[in-house]
Amino acid sequence: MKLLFATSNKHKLLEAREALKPYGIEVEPCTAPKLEVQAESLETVAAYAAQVAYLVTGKPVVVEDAGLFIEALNGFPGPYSSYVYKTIGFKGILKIMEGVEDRRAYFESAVALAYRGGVRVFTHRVHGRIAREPRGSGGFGFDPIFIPSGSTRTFAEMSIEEKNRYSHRAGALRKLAEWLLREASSLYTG
Ligand code: ITT
Repeated sequence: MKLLFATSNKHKLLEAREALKPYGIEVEPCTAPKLEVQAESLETVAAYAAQVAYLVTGKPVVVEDAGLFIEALNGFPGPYSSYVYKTIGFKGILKIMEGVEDRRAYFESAVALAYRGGVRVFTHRVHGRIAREPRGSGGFGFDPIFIPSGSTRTFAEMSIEEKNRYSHRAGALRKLAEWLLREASSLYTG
């Protein structure tokens, strides 16, 4: 089965490819733009963007929205992670977190599939903590400062395969894959 994935982020595409390979699902880039509405819920952002991409392509299409939620900052940057990354980056987050003992944080992913039957959203969280200093050169975004629970390494110190064992995105994509394998025939025939 082939699945279109609308994203401007090539790392997301690579992670999705790797995560969905075991299910026999091939991920292909979608040229439709990911149109982002401003909303406080990742699910709303992903669902809206998926519906727009589906209207453009006429084919089942997946869109993902993700964010980093820091407990000591009441969930900031959360749904504003993209903007915060572009403006202050992970260095800015480390600065805000200077002297903060509670380092708990989680990444959340909302994966939306839009198709003839409507839109389905699958979510997943990975809990962990904010590192004291950046480590690693892999991945993207806040990867150098996020250490998932059960590991001592940041996401940026991991291969895609290893990150996918923990990650919010891979978790949500696996939920999508399991649903898809049950619903596949109706999805493509309408
Ligand atoms: P698209 O919207 O085009 O898919 P994006 O990179 O803008 O790509 P999001 O809006 O979903 O993706 O993500 C918001 C930000 O959250 C993103 O810019 C990263 O800084 C951060 N982020 C999301 N997932 C991440 C991950 O797996 N590792 C590190 N940072 C991540």
